[in-house]
Amino acid sequence: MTFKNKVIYQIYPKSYLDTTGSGVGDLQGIIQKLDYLAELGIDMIWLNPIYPSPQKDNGYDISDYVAINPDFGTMADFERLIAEAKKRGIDLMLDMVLNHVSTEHAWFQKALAGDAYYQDFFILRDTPTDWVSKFGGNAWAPFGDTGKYYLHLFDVTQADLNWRNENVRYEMYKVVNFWREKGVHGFRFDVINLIGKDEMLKDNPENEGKAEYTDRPLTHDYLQALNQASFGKDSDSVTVGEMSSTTIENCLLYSRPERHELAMTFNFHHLKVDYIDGQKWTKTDFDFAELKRLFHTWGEKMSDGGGWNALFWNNHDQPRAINRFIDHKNFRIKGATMLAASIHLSRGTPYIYMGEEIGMVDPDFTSMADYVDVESVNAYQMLLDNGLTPEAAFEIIQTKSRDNSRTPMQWDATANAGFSTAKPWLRAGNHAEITVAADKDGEIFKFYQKLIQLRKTDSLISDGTYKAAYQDSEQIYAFIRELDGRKLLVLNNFSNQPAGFELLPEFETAEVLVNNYADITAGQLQPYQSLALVIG
Ligand code: TEU
Repeated sequence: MTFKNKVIYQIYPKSYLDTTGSGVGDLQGIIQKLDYLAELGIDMIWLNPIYPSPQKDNGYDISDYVAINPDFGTMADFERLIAEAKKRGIDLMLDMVLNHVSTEHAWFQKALAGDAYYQDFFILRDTPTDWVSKFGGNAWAPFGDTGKYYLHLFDVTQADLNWRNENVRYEMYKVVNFWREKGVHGFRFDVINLIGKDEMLKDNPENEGKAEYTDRPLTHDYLQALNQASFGKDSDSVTVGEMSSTTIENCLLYSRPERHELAMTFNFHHLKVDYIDGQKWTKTDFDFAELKRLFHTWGEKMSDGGGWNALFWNNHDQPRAINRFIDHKNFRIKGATMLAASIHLSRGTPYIYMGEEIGMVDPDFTSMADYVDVESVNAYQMLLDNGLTPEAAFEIIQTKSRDNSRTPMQWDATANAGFSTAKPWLRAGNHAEITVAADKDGEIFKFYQKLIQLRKTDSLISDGTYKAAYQDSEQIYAFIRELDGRKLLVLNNFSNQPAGFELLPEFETAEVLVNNYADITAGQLQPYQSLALVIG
């Protein structure tokens, strides 16, 4: 099997299962759920950062790259997790946060203490640029009492690393190789398209006032070197780059196999169609026409260009897709299965975010006291500073906060959703109705099982080309897959109303491969119906 017929399941370890009564999830909890994941049929588990961290950004502020956060367990627990997962045919993918480190990391502390060798690990300037942090505020902070400033594109406790320094690059290769030697062959690279930023920091008049530090050409050089020095040595490596604000052209360069950079890329354009003027902290209905345009454009260009997409609706940074794209109060189950089919039958590698397989929705938080995410807390204050009322600001946080997807996995209807016997680090959501115990043999879980099996067994799905279809429909997102003369037409009704369509003549003799309804009405899709028809 290659990454083209694998399905990857993302676990936010802090919220999966707590076996020690700490209120925080742990590695032993994941081990206990491996049989559940094997039954779902997934091939690889992506774990968000499990390393020592002050947890200012829930582990994306790393203070030691080659150890295990004691809140999650020990290195022996991790080694047992690897071994137990492999027994079930499941591999691990670890999160490599190589763009920045915690200011509590030894490198930053030594740099602060005046060690010139480690000061060159960071991006220091006498005069800061006008860049802003992605978590709000200035992207530069005073570097101790040196009179210099250090760059932090995220939280002030997340200092950007200077990738132009070959000593930094060599340390990064060592980090990846440490985990390879533990048997890890899957790697997700956090905001990796930002590592070429220092090109924009040379004292070059043409750079003044520009913050185009994303997708710099240098990034590709660094990735090719990282590939060659680490995971490129493994024939079965599965690598994915998280590409913030990227372009199709760059994602083709990042993921075309002959370039030896990464296997695939996450892009987020489809998860910004419910933004106003590209601004996350706003509230509006999603733009279906734009969603279709993005899927069709990215799908065709990556297919024609030999690139490879990571396909996903949910992750730990996003509110749950059911809340954003579905009339979930009336059609939660059909909406969940339609969303699943719309990516699992497409061209790319699908990712399932924990709880998606049972149709979990955003929590019913009622006050800012429920939210802990640094980005959300900063955004709430920014909204107030911009003149919104507390009620209006809260409504936006409720819609867009990253905490929406970070609530504890809902195992059963007992206290704290069966996640912990203690008060969870983040309150559980509306777990009474939606739990693994109630839904593991339910419609959504079984539908995911079928989609996962199809990707493993049908090369038309794993390797077929992608072509847009029914572009003019205002309700249906459709595409055609093709391989060796076989064709698959996938129709997805993205609305809570029936949607009429004229069947393409070539599919009149087609067989039904997937249908999230019990039957078919000729020329009409039911609300949130996905119908996949195959020829040959
Ligand atoms: O996220 C990258 C990123 O740009 C985030 O700001 C994310 O896109 C945004 O929150 C969506 O609104 C990665 C990690 O996934 C995220 O959890 C980290 O906070 C961030 O990098 C810094 O490491």
